[in-house]
Formats: sequence, C-alpha cells, structure tokens
Amino acid sequence: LRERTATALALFADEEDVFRAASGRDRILMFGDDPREATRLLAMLHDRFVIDATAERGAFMAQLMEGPEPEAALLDLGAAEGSALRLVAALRTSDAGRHLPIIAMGRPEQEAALAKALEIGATDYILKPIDRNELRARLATQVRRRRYESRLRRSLTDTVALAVRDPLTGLHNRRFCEARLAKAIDQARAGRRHLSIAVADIDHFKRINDSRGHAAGDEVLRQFASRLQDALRGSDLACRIGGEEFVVLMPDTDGEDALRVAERVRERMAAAPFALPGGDIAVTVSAGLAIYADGDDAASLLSRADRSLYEAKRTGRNRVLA
Ligand code: GH3
Ligand code: MG
Ligand code: MG
Ligand code: MG
Repeated sequence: LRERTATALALFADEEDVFRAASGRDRILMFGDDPREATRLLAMLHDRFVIDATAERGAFMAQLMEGPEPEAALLDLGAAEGSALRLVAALRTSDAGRHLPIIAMGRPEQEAALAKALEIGATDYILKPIDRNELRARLATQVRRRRYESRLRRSLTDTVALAVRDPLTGLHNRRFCEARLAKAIDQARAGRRHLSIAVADIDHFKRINDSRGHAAGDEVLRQFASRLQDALRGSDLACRIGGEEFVVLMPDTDGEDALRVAERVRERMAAAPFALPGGDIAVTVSAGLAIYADGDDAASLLSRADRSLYEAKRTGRNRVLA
C-alpha cells in the first residue's frame, strides 16, 4: 500500500518536475533530536535540497530568519513530542513561517501527536520508518502547492493594489476613500478622536480642457495630484473621487490643523503655474472642510464639506472654507 501511495503521490505531484525544476538546490529546515534519522533523511534528499538540521527550537527559528527562504520544514516528533508541537505553533504564528510547508514525522504509535501537529498547523505527516519515495513525493507535493499559493498571493496583492487606485494620478480611488472614511469615522467615534476631511475641486477646470485639450487636462490632474501629495502629511490620505474632485482624509486632526493643511495645499497650487507642453498654465483649487462631530456618518460629513466647497466656489474660488 505504501508503495502504491507513493506512486500515486508522485504522479499527482509530478515529482520529477519539482525535483528538477530549480537550478541549484533548495533549502529545507529540519528539526529532530535523532542524529541518525537526520543522516538518513539527508541521504534521501541531498541531490535536490540543502538541509539545515537542528534539535533546538531557538536555533531553528534563527535559521528560518537567515539565508534563502526555505521550501519546507521537516519536523521529527522524536522523543520530545511537545517540543516539536510547540515549534509548529511558533512557526504558524511567525511571519516567516506562516506559509511554510511543515511535514511532521513520527512512529505509528505517535499517531495522537501527529494528529495534534496537523490540528495546530502542520501541512502533512509521514510515518516512520521513512520511505524515500514517499518522503520525496510528499515533499514535492507541498513544495509545489506552496509555490502555487505564493504566485496566487502575489497576483492577488497586485490586483487589490490596482483596484484601490486611480490609474491617472495614482491616488486612491473613490471606492477606497469610502471604505477608509467609514473606518476613520468608527475610530473617531470609538476612541473619541479628532477627524477632519476636505473636499477639493479644481477651479474652472473645464476651461483648461476647452482651451488646451483633454490631454493637457489630464496632465494638470497628474501634476495636481503630485503637488497635493507633497503638501500633505504622512497620516493624510488623498483620493481622487471624480473628474477634478479630491477628498483628503485627516485622521487625528482638529479643525485648526485641518485648515492649516488645506491652506497649504491651496497655496502650493496657486504659488507657481503648472508647466505644460503648450505653455504654463495657472491652476487654483477650492476646498471645503468638515470636522467630525458626534452623530456624524460618512454622508453627513461629506455633505458638510460639499456645502463649504460650494460656498468657496460661490464667493470667488481659490479659497478654503470650513
Ligand atoms: P468649477 O470651478 O465650478 O469647479 O468649474 P469647473 O470647470 O472646474 O467644473 P465643471 O464641473 O463644470 O467641469 C469639470 C470638467 O472636468 C468637466 C469634465 O469634462 C472634466 N473632466 C472630468 N474628468 C476628467 C478627466 O479625467 N480628464 C480631463 N481632462 N477632464 C476631465
Ligand atoms: Mg464643478
Ligand atoms: Mg472644478
Ligand atoms: Mg467638479
């Protein structure tokens, strides 16, 4: 049965592929208190893997942090089962070990400890005496699964990063702004902390499009976004929520500081014209501020800022009103 299992696993894992794919040998970490077992495993795997073996949990964790990222961990339950189990737990709660394949090894009578190892985060287990083919097949399966998962994680991370950005300016988009605003309001409410927001809108932007063309308008938006970012603090969050409309979230910021920040943004835009291929162009911005108060939700806060923005536009533009 064991032979057939190994064959089936090898087929499923395409063992040869994994064992041949990489140039050079990949790294495996091994934990166990039996040096003879470690020597046997080394002989089974050394053509394909470099193995760092230790009987110390501390040394194991140190090895995990140093050198190239290991492909897998082999944990021999050995005589001190508790120690191996604690190592599984330590790996699963550490950043470096969270996604590492862990294969536990034990004798048939250690079934309970092996089950426990799986329960707390081991990926697979293998019974002693270790069969070379079975070990290589199980290892190949786990190495392959981990590679697939990290590719998936990376592309998911990229997708999420794109989904929350505005492609033209690189600022966060409306969707992200709404999510962050809701969260910021919860935090302000729960922690009795300040929160201010600004809604900013470029003045007479339509004229720029009309006189210089849409591409020039786009370039103004990019330069506007860049000046905006430069004028803000690290804790502020700038979003482009529409055509030439922006929201700035300012957590832990009272009305006075928010006004200072928004004024700085307004001044940076007006201070020097924007350089465009067809000649420089003056750009100004108007903004409305709103300061979080008890009972506010996102809609009430945004609508107060919008009203102030409307007043800023009505009373002459190039100004910030609260
Ligand atoms: P106000 O001072 O009252 O804000 O005047 P405005 O001209 O800025 O306001 P209005 O809302 O009338 O015009 C905004 C224009 O922005 C209209 C639209 O064609 C343009 N627009 C929206 N999105 C984009 C974009 O992504 N690129 C470019 N180039 N123009 C855009
Ligand atoms: Mg407008
Ligand atoms: Mg405008
Ligand atoms: Mg507008």
